Amino acid sequence: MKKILIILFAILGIAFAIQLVNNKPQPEKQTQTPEINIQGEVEIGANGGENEAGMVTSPRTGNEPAQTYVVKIKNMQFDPQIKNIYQGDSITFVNEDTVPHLVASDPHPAHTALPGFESQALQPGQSYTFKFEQIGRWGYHCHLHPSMVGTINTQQKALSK
Ligand SMILES: [Cu+2]
Repeated sequence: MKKILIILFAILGIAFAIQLVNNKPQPEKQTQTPEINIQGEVEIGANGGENEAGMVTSPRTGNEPAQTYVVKIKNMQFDPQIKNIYQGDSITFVNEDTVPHLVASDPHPAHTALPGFESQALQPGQSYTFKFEQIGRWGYHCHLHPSMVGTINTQQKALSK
């Protein structure tokens, strides 16, 4: 009789162990979605009284094609000043102003926050396109007029299922 009980407990123990192993992948899944952090950053931008026109409203999956958006440089300003995009999207900066401008990653003058994000001097009518592969909040400025500033918020695409 005692033997049967021991075997029974052993089976229960194994069943319990199997369940533990099966449940394990779930906490890993949760750590794979850092979108919450990025969205928090986007909200900080919006609360700062900044332009919400480019606000990303519904998440895209990894399967959808990358987009290219235009940021105008006009009247010594970037328009829109804040742009929210997904990783892999591009921004084309178009100089519609009457003087040259040079788009560059913060901080001025080192431009080290996002290496490669730096145009040549753009004459009126010229443009510069940069593809944002890295997730983050990328501040930038006009290197020729450092008080001209803007931000590109690059959000992670939703993981495709
Ligand atoms: Cu600069």
